[in-house]
Amino acid sequence: MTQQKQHSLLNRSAEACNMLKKHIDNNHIIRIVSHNDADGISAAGVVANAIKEEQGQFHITLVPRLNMDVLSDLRKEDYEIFMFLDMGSAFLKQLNNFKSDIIIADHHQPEDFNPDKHIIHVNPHLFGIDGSKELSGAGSAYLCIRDLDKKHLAHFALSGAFGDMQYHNKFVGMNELILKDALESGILEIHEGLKIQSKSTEILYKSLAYTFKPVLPGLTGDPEKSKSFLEKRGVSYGIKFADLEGEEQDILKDELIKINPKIFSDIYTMPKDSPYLRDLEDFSDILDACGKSKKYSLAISLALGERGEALDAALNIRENYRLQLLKGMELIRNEGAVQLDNIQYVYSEDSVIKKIMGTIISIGLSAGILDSNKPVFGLSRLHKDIKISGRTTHEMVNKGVNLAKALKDCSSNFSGQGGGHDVAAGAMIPYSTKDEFLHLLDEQITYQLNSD
Ligand SMILES: [Mn+2]
Repeated sequence: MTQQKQHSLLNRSAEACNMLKKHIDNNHIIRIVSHNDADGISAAGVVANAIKEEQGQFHITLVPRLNMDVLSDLRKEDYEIFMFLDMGSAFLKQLNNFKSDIIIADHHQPEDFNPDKHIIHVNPHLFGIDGSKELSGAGSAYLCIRDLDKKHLAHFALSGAFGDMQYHNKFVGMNELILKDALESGILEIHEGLKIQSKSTEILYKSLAYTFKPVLPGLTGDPEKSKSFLEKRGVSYGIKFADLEGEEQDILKDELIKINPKIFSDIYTMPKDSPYLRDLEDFSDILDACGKSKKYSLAISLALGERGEALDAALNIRENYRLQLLKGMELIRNEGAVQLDNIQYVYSEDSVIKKIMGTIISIGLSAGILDSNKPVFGLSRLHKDIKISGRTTHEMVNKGVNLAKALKDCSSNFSGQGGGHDVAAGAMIPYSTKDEFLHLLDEQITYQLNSD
C-alpha cells in the first residue's frame, strides 16, 4: 500500500519533470516562486541547480507567503512556465486561471479542486502520504527533477525536511527514499555524534545555547546557564567542542544524554563542503536565517553553491538571527503565554520578535518552556492585521487537534485566511477581531479535542 502510494506520487512527479524538461529544452526561463524558509529555499535550490546543470535559465522569487496580491502580480508576468514550490496547493482555483504551464511542488494541505491539464500538482497529500512527516516542499521539488538523474542534489530535500522539523530520530516515508538517493550519490554521509550546533566552528557554551533541534531543556536559548553547566562539570566552555580533549568530550556526551538522549544520534554531513555548512542541519539553519532576514539573493547564492564572501555574510546574518532567537526565548521564559481553556497564546508588537514568532513558540514547546498540553499560538501585530502562527505536538494531533483546519475555519469567520499542517499552521486576521477570534479558536480546539 505504502509503495503503491509512493509509486503514484513518483508518477505524478515524473509528469512534472517532463513538463519542466520540455520548457528547458525550448529555452524558456523557468519562473520559480518559493517560500522564504529553509524548506522553500532548499526547494528553490534543488530546482535551480538542476536547471543550471541542464543549461537552462530561471528566475526565482522568495515570498513569506502566497496571497492574492502576489498571485495577481505574477499573473501579469510573461512566462511560459511557473513553478510554485513549498506553496501553491492552497491556490489551485486561482492558479487555474493562469495561461502558462504550472508545476506545483508542495506538501501543505491542498485545496479540494481539480485543476486543468496545464497544472501538474505534486503533493504527497493527494496520494495519501503525510506531508508533515514524510515529505517536505524541497522533497516534492526534488521529486520533480529526480528523473533528470539528480541524486547528487537529494540532500537539498533533506535540508528542507530538517527545516520543517520532519526529522525525529530518523527520516520516514518519502524522506527515507530520498535519503537513499543522497547516500548513493556519495555527497551525504551519516555518522553518530553529538547533535550540538556549529560544534566545529562555535565556542562550546554558545553551541549548547544555540542547540534548538533537539532541544536541551535548561540550556537551549540560555548562554549563561550553558556556561555554568559546563563549568560545574569541569568541561572547558570557552573553546570549540572539536578542540576539547577526548575525556572532556566523553564527560559532555554522558551529561548531555542525561538531559536529552536524542542529543547523541545520527549526523548528516557533506564532507566536501565548508566546515560551516558541512553538517546538513547547519546548512539548513543558515538558509533559514538568510530567508527570515529577507536576504533572499544571498540565500539563493548559497543554495547555488557560492561560498567565500557570500558565506561570510550568511554567517553574520545567522549570528544575528541566533541572538534574536535568544531574545525571544528570554521573552517566553520571563512572561510565558496567556492561558485560555484549551489554547495558549503569546502576543507581540516587538519588531524583532514578530518576525520569528513561529520559531520561538516551536522551540518554546519543545524546550518545555511552554505547556505542551495546549496548542500555542503566536500573535504578531502587523499594522491593521495580526499574523498568527500555531504550533502543537504530534501527541495533541493524535488527540484530535488539527491546527490547519482550526485556523482556516476561524480566520474565514473574520474575513481572514489560514491553513498549513495539522501540527503547525498559520493565519492572518484583522487586528480588530483579535479577542473574538481567540475566543472562537479556543472553542474550535475544545471541539476538536472532544469529538472523534
Ligand atoms: Mn515546507
